[in-house]
Amino acid sequence: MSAAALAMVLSTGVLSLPAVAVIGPVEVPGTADLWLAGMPDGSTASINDSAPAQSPVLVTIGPQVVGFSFDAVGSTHHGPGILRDAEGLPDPFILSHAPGAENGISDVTAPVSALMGVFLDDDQPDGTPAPVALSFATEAERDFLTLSPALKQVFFIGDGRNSALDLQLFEVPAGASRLFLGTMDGYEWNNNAGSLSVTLYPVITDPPVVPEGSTVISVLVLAGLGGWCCVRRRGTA
Ligand SMILES: [Ca+2]
Ligand SMILES: [Ca+2]
Repeated sequence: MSAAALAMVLSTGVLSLPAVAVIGPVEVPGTADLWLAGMPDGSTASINDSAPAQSPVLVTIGPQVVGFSFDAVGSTHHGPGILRDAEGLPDPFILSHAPGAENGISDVTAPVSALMGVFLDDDQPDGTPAPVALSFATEAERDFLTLSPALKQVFFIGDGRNSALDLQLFEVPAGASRLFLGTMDGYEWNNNAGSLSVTLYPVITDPPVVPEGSTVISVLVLAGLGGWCCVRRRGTA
């Protein structure tokens, strides 16, 4: 499913409909370090973090889920300092992951304390090279309508809405079976505090409809069943 097709769904307003099945809200602690995503207990990252104490939050992706939108509220801090919301406000401070790419997971540039995500397949991520780093350093870079991150490529979610307050749409990359949620920091998630409350809106495809002698037609709908996805907390990779 292309980003353009997903954008078309978004533009129809389908994703703005209330009373659809959702996942969550899921609590994402400020200590959730995405560079431990998919790594077994005892693994280390970000100078002095380790699994499972600083592991990010795992959302298992159902087989027909092709995208997600999010709403995120709450606040965290990245150590001694002010509380910031899912967008990294107030007083946005832009930084990258101090060790760069680590455990096969890309670097990224984004506001500290922002809600972040990364998609993984079934493999432990450190067996293959990390993809290139994305940048969300500017307001323009954070003001997308759709985003199509690669496997193992960390991306900004923020509060889940763009400057027009539309839900932003995040396309699930081919092969992804897991979504991890965490917060942005440069290193040392172990001194962070607070949490974000995140509601996920999965976008799914109906089972293909195959009219006689015709081509396959897939229809995008919002997940109507709570069983499409399930959420587990920390250290369950
Ligand atoms: Ca910290
Ligand atoms: Ca936003």
